[in-house]
Amino acid sequence: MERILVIGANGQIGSELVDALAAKHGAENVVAADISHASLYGAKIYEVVDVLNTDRLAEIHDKYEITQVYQLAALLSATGEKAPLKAWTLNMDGLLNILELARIRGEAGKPLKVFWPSSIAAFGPNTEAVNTPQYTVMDPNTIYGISKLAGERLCEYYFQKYNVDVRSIRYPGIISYKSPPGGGTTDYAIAIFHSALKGETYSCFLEAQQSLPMIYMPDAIRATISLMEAPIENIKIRSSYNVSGMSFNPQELTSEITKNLPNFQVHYAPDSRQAIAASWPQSLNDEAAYQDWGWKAEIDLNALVTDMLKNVRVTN
Ligand code: AKB
Repeated sequence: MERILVIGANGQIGSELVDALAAKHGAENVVAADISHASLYGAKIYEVVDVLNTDRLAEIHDKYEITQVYQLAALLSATGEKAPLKAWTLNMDGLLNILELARIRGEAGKPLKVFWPSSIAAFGPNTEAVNTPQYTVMDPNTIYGISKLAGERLCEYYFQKYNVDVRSIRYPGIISYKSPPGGGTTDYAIAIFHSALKGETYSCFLEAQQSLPMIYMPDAIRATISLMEAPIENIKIRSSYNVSGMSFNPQELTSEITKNLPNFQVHYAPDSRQAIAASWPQSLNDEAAYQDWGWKAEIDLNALVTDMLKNVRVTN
């Protein structure tokens, strides 16, 4: 039986992952943890945890006899640029604290399986931008991206040196409606739905033609759980797997939305986030994830837009 801890449970991925894991393993086996005082999404078990507090991490692991941990607490790309030192400390030390805990527990005969999210931000301006390969130039130029690339190297190091079973995905921009946008460069593709449904003109901070890899949340959750459930011998990559859902630019997303809301308009006012987006891939090659653990996206742009319009309407 698995006992699972999700750190960053009030964030974009955590808020949906906790429910998916509870449906699979039973709500009594999933501990939602975050730095704020309460669960924002009604988790059955909730603990206040700061991932930078190693004593508290050890205490929670002992209390619930945790066997799997998802370390999702992080500052994203745009927020990270406003507070680079804070982003570096949270993103790097948060991961390192979990990897160390997994090493210590593994050596004590209590293995801890770890999931940690990397990102397309780990790539950079000299990366092949179209159909970006699994292995290629990686020269990120945001603090978030640098922390993701360093984190990938740490994951592989802890696997090779200490046999820690750590698994990771390079997420594209994740589109979802449950939690509010959280300081990412890809978040325009969430905010745009809120404006569209309020009848407002959306002011887009990226250029109309700036394509980025994206994925709809149900596909992202399915990818995450499939990777964590794959047999250990199938996991050939211990840095992080490219995983792709679809690719689109703001103009293509707008055209899809206007099929449903013909009066919707977008005005383009690119800001500093445009330079971040321009340094990232436009589409990803996720062949390795398919070969190793059978990953295949199911949700395309049309299905994403239909579902977002239905659900954002309900929560607005
Ligand atoms: C961001 O935009 O910062 C994130 C990401 C692509 O990792 N959504």
